[in-house]
Amino acid sequence: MRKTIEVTLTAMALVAGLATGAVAADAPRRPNVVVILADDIGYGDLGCYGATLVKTPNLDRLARGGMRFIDAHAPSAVCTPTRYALMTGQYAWRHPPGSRILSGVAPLCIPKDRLTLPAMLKQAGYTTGVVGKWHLGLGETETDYNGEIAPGPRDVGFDYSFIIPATGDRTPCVYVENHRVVGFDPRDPIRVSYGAPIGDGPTGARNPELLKVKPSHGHDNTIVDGISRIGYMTGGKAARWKDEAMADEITRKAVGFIETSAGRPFFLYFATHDVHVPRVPHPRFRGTSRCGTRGDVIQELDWSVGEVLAALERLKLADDTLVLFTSDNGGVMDDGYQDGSGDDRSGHRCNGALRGFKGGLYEGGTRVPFLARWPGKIRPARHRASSSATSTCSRPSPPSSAGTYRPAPGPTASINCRRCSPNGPRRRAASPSSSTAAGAGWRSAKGRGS
Ligand SMILES: [Ca+2]
Repeated sequence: MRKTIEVTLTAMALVAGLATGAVAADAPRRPNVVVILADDIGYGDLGCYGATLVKTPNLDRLARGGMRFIDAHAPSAVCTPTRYALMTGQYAWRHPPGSRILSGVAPLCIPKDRLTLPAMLKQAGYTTGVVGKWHLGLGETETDYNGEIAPGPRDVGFDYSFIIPATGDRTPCVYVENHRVVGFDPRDPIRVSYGAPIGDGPTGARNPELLKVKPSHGHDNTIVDGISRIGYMTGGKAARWKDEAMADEITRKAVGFIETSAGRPFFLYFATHDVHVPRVPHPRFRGTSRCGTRGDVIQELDWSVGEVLAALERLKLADDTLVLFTSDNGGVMDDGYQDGSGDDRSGHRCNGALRGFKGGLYEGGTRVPFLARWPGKIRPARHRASSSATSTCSRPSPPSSAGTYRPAPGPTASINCRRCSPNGPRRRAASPSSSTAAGAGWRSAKGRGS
């Protein structure tokens, strides 16, 4: 077992160097950076990782055009800590608010003075945007969704944001664009509670006859769009999302950000909701896989990725764009709703041969797909990368931080990336190995989550 986390997030390290001006003058011009963070996608969920009952042609194409890591690990087995680590380069355990699975009214868990990946790139002249699931808290204290919702993404480095505040299974069920609820009507103020019930609206516990997807455990509070959630909410009726349209909505926003940012370096953090619960695919994906609803939303995810790749190609940006794809934690089947996944007998194994699931201590909780494509810079794979990788390597190592970048105080999980090279790791593929992060004091969060 390796003694430290060996980070071979080669291209991102190079971008960090580019951002700080610490690379050679003859280095290529700054690439665009697109990070796609899927939700609850396991090691065995994609065709390029061996799945046969779902079709993921776009992700498979991404893998063929770049590098497919076979020993990549999310920093955590659940959502918020991984996202905190991706944004800050710091293990969430070192900053406890970021290590919890946050509610929909939790304050922003990233200190505003902490340098983040988007802030670093913004400092280097990038236009930065986040689209999709946030789940890093909003506001100074308990979040108030009526009016300007700050601090939020725009206070930690993003120029543009269109976010799901927490998760799809948690209130409030509204989108927030640039710190304001989309479609907010001040005559119908939004109240959210993760304690006592509020309002007299239907809940999953009291009104199961109104549900189109029933909970299997928990998830029986306020009903929105025929689905009961974790947490209560009142108001904001005109602003509430439609679950079936969520992938379309956020993909359209992600593509729109690319289109409006083309012409100058940009960074897009696209955090999909798929394949988190509630799993409610758009009708055009329903029944399209051979392993039930969960497979259908995997194929919906693949469509979203395909739309992003198509936009890059249409705008002739593909050769100048680093695209990274990974997941915030491993796969899980029954995650709180009776959507058939818990009873799936198709033979699909969300985490492949790995033991365990999301939220657990075994490898199935954290070992995830990881793809990196940067034409001309990352060698296409036939090459699988057996070197380990983790998404905490978002901050530059000391040698590359000699420029304008000033590291934030406190320890980080980023490590020296001097081993990285523009051509990527050259070692030949090896069989997947056991977790390489234990030597660095890695641990995973317990509990249901996100
Ligand atoms: Ca997750």
